[in-house]
Amino acid sequence: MTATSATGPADAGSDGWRVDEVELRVVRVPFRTPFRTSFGSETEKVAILATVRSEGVEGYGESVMEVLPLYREETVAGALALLRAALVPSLLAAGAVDPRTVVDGWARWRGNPMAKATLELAVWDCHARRAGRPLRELLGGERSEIPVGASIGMAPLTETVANVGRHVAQGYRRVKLKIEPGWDLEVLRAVRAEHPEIELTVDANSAYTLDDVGVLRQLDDLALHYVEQPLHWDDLHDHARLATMIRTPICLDESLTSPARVRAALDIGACAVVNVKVGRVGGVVAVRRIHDLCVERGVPMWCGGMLELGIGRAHNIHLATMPGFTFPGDTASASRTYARDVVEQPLEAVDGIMQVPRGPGIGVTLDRPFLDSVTESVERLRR
Ligand code: OSB
Ligand code: MG
Repeated sequence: MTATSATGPADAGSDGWRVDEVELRVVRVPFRTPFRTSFGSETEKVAILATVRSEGVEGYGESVMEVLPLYREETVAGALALLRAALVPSLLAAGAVDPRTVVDGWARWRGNPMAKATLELAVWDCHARRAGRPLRELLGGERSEIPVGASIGMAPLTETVANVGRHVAQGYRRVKLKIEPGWDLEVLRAVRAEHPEIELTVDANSAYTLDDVGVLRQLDDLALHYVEQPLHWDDLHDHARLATMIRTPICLDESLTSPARVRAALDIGACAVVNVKVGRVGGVVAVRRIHDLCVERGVPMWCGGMLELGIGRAHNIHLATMPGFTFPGDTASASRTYARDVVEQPLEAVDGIMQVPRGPGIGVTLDRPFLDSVTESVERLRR
């Protein structure tokens, strides 16, 4: 890997700049309808919005961990504590900020990729806004729009089939259904019967074990593009064994927490497809490293989502413009999840295509009145 690969070909110049202030804001925004996965039913988003301020310019990042450790181990409270005690003070103390090295500079604080990404995303947005350039240009993103699919939560069978039909009619380029033991073959066969040709995938969010190989083998008859994270949320080994037992390609989500984990997963054959989430892997630079590795090895990858608000969603859209994101991602219309968003720009897909927000940075501005109305706490840390 070259020294410039973190930013790609279009470096905004990195003389470095100083951070004057960091704001940590916790927001709570209701979903329009509950989102049910094998790990539970979510009804609202609780997120940390990080704002980095520098000489009158500000940039934004959004967290993806939950209040309780349901998806990975990180929690909102744990991330806030780490941000306050270590990550923000370290950023404020830095003589010159270079977004390409910010997360590596936090290596002595182990793990916690989501907490680190929350702040690093704000640094990248601020950096791009200072340079007056769209973030995607600094990442080497070549497209001004991206194809997207939709992730559909678990619901009764007829409702699910109708919901898939609506998304297909809206032009989504791929449909992903959440499954768990006892809620898999029947619903999938019903969807396949109505939509024999669509690009269809499933996501188990770690609900199966190798004892379920009988059911997982039967997925092979459904022409799925891949099965996402069938086994334990931190496992690589059993996924590699499963890959020798089924024909459906395995895509990992939860288990891929860093570039090194992705490399290990590919080396042992634990997955053939990579779901990249900037929070889970520890930030933009980590995404870039995973991107370059997947391109080098010819492994298809796509940009996952965590039902983000507009800040996180806009970051995902910019990231997904990088050329290695070859499969449609999960960054669907914000209005599927939220009646009102914290950003002013509607992030809506039309015919399965999401436009990249234009303008400097991630290209969105805050809906301040709404933001204030959903804010639970705000704290500002200064140099
Ligand atoms: O496993 O991809 C996942 C949402 C929350 C947590 C985990 C996942 C998801 C989704 C929704 O599938 C993706 C989205 O619409 O943002
Ligand atoms: Mg997933």
